[in-house]
Amino acid sequence: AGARLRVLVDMDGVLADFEGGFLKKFRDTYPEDPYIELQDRRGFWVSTQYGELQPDLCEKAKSIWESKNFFIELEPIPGAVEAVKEMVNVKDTDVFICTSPIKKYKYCPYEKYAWVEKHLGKDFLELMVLTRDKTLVSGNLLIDDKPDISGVEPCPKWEHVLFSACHNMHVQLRPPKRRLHSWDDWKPLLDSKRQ
Ligand code: BVP
Repeated sequence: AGARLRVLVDMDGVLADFEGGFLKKFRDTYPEDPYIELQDRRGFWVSTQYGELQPDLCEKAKSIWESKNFFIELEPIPGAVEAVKEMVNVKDTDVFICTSPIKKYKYCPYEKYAWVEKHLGKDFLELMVLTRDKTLVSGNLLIDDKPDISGVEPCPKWEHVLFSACHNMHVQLRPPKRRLHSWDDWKPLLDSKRQ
């Protein structure tokens, strides 16, 4: 009672459609090469599954998200923009956007800020947390599509709720871990943390 709820929201796969944007640009860039339909994606790392399909495709996949305009041109995940814009106005709730940039830093960090300004507005730039280690960030809830989130902090206080994505549909969760199947269901999830 009286406590505020702090929600950390991931970007790629949760707010921005990394998988869809990747597949479109991969096919446009390498039209002669095989590719993986979204429904056949398995495992968080796109590069790993492409490398298993054909060894040269690991580097070709990386070249896509390392290119200028990849991150800024990602489409929003359905319902994400509306949900987060509403969430920041919920009483006793603090929202942060918690995202890991790729190590090739030429475009990605800049474009992540630009994406947030473009789709959510300038005020949301205050809420950005860029880190490669999300266990360092304190919160009550982390909404993220990556099944395993680890780092130097062995016991993060947040509950990681797995946001459903093409690559994690078949992942069996260990109870009491739960999913957010889509942005349609975010309000009951937050309410469940408040009780
Ligand atoms: O910046 C994104 C894309 C990148 O990792 C970051 C994941 O951030 P979070 O969603 O955890 O915040 N990325 C990189 C690779 C391969 C690198 Br080699 C990949 O296959 N998938 C992926 O998302």
